[in-house]
Amino acid sequence: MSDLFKNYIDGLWQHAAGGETFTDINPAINSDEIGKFPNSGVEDVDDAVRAARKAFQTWSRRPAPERGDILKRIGDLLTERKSEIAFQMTREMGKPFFETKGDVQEAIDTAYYAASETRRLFGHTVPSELPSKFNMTIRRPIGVCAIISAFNFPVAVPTWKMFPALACGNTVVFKPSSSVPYSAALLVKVFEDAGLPAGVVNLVQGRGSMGQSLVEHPDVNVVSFTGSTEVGSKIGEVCGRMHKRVSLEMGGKNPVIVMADGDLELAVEGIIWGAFGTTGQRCTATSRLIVHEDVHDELVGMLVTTAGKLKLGYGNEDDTQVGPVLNKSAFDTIDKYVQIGKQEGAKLATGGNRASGPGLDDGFFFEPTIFTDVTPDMRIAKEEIFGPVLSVLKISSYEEAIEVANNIDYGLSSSIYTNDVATAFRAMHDIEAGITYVNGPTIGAEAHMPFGGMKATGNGHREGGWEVFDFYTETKTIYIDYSGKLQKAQIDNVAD
Ligand code: UN1
Repeated sequence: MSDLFKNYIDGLWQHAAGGETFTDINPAINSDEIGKFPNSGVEDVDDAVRAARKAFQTWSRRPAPERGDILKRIGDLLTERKSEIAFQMTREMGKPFFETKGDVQEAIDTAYYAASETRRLFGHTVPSELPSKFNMTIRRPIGVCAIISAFNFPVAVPTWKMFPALACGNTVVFKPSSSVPYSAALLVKVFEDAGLPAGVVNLVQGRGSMGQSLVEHPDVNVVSFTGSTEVGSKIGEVCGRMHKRVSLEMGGKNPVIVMADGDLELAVEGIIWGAFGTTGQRCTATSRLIVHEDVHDELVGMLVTTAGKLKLGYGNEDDTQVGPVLNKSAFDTIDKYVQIGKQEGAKLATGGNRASGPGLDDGFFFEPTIFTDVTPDMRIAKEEIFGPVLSVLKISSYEEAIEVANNIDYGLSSSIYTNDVATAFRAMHDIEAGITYVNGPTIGAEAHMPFGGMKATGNGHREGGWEVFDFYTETKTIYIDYSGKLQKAQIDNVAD
């Protein structure tokens, strides 16, 4: 497969112009080297943007349903290669095979959804205020889109962005996270094999400032980014200055509220999945549990028992429930936050250390960790850790739960466990977040529903669902006057 470890520009697999490479390793078995990938520079970015600009001329003019047919073929091929891609994705970034299959499935769902939307890229027809005049809007593709994505959903998240962009007639330069270059290459190979024309999607791999030159490239019109709030804010500044359309999907500190009338067994299942699924490395991970004092001790006891039984290991082994964290730097950040939590006076209920034992010593494994006695002002209650660490906060009323839930900079996902319908409906309105689940964990977004967050999580846009098609199109307003004379709006039709 080594011929895949190249960039893909204008329909050709090619090395970075500077010839530099970087190495990708398996986070569960560090001695397993996945390969070397091109460390691209400005020249490669230039080539990719030029190819995308050229391809835009023809791709944007094709009938949208024809573009949809190619997206459908991409969905078919992803279905055929689902297990193969998932296996390599697990090897590359660590989450268990059942999760990486879900990741590819999310891309398949998005491909079919976007394909069907190509027959529905509606505009509006609207009555004119003048006689013999017809008003309507149509959607126009925008141009070249830079797609910059994170490591935790190597296939699902970039395709959330790319498939709607392509359906609308845009072309793409894709810069994946440098932690998942192999998954990105396998994905782009699917595009090639499905017959996507040269230049419509270009892949540029690399570390460092290459992403910045892509964002700053004058011929890039749209930027869609998933990653940290720190990087996203800088991208937002550049795009503001250069008048680019930008969608930012950034951090989270997602709460699950458990009220005294909640189903505790159901809540335990959801919290464990939300906090420790993907080893806590999701923007939507459950990182705070806000629990009513009446059920606090019982729920914490159940969580500690369940967390302690989770089977850690290499994700391509059958019984693995939780994989490693991404790399040494991720491991060190998690470890740092555990020390901070202890210093702040939180109580370690379980975990808190490097996990060791058979099958774990050659990887970045961290024990599922639960802190109790966390107060809202502690750093472990406010800052995104992006690892398997759950902070438990005790509250004594619904009002306090909402106040604590909203006491953060972020606003992506949230959840409440309650069997009281009025409490559930109040929470849907009161929690400051882009997503609220009732009696379910904070993770589990579906491809055809809008996804995104408030406050420092985003900049008002949504991915997924129908709303993303607004992001990737420019509205053109059209007036057709068939009266045969000059008619002046606001003047001719209003009596003095
Ligand atoms: C992310 O964490 O960046 O709802 C995306 C979920 C997934 C997507 C998460 N379907 O957790």
